[in-house]
Amino acid sequence: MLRLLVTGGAGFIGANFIHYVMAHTDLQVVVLDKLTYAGHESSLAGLPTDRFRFVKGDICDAELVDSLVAGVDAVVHYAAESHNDNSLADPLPFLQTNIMGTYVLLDAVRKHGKRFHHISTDEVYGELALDEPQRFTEHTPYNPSSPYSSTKAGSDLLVRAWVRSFGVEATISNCSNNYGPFQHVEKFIPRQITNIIDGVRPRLYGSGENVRDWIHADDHSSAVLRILERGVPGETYLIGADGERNNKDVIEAILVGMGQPADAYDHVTDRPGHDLRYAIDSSRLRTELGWAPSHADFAVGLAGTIAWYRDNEDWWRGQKSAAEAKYSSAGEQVQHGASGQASGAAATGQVISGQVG
Ligand code: NAD
Ligand code: TDX
Repeated sequence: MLRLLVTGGAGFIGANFIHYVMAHTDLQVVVLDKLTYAGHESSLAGLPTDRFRFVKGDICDAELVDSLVAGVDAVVHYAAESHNDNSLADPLPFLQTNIMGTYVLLDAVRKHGKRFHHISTDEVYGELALDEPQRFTEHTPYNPSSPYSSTKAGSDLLVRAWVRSFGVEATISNCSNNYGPFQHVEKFIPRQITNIIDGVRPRLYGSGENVRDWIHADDHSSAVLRILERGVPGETYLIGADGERNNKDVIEAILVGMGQPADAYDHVTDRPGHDLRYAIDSSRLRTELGWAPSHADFAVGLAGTIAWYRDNEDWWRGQKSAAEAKYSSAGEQVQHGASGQASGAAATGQVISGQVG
């Protein structure tokens, strides 16, 4: 395989994948990205022009997609509307990009007979109880909770139908929560790091007992490459690095890692329908394809991520006030009393709740 079309390559995980591919392979890459609020061409600055080309465009544009797919050997599909909170406020772009965009790509790879890899999420499986011993596997029934995760589930099912009905050579991967450089500041970890840099208290939804299974973006990239190389068309692979942590522990680790008291955060309004726990059993990927994570030490990865946001304020500064304004207009408020030890000024529609420390 020589030439890849990567959709959503200017987003968080896509950009990390492009850098990984450039550093670890000889592949040629074309990125197709609409540059929504979540896409940043600067995340791809300085890549070699003999191996890399950027095309600004929409995956729902069938003519453009057809011409790009015709010129490559395989498509890796990252482009999506990706943030649960946004999907609660305005679901329509999630249906358009995640469902219709995936359909447009599937039709093009079907027509041109190209290999397709679909990037998906563990959220399609719904939530686990905190004490559930069985983690998500390739056989867990789909049970998505949010508009975001239901559109990702729908896109996975489209891929499966195009495999079965039309013989498209496609694989799917469902990965757990990623962290690392280039992640938009609307997301949990960068939001808290950049709040602390700005002297604002981090914000924990509800009680903070919700568990996410963290994986470094580079480990996601190495797994996707492995599936492209050795994955069996028609199959699904779960990607995870045994990184379960509750949100409270993560926020405390960020605070301590940035030289602040561990309790210098606020509990805020919980996310409606907030999934309690995700946890991935990635045995299949490890045993059948011989993959293993290289960055499974969360403390090391988090320290590197904090350092990246400290060193790259130019990259994130322009996103910050708009992201916080969205939270504010969605009604996020500091909770006092029962659910936690909130302190500092109440948000009451304001962006800033209080100072760290
Ligand atoms: P992101 O929001 O950071 O990036 C999405 C990218 O897609 C942006 O560059 C955006 O401009 C682009 N895009 C959006 N709509 C488009 C359209 N119609 N046409 C072309 N480009 C468009 O998202 P992310 O966190 O990097 O997630 C990438 C993929 O990985 C998504 O499919 C997501 O569901 C999946 N995923 C994410 C995580 C995670 O922890 N972030 C975990 C598992 C799976
Ligand atoms: O300020 C916050 N405070 C907080 O407690 C934010 C933004 C989030 N949270 C909580 C909600 C979640 O339990 O932190 C956890 C992580 O939140 P997000 O970063 O929004 O991620 P999540 O909803 O878990 O979804 C992510 O992982 C799966 C990605 O955004 C999805 O694209 C991916 O599919």
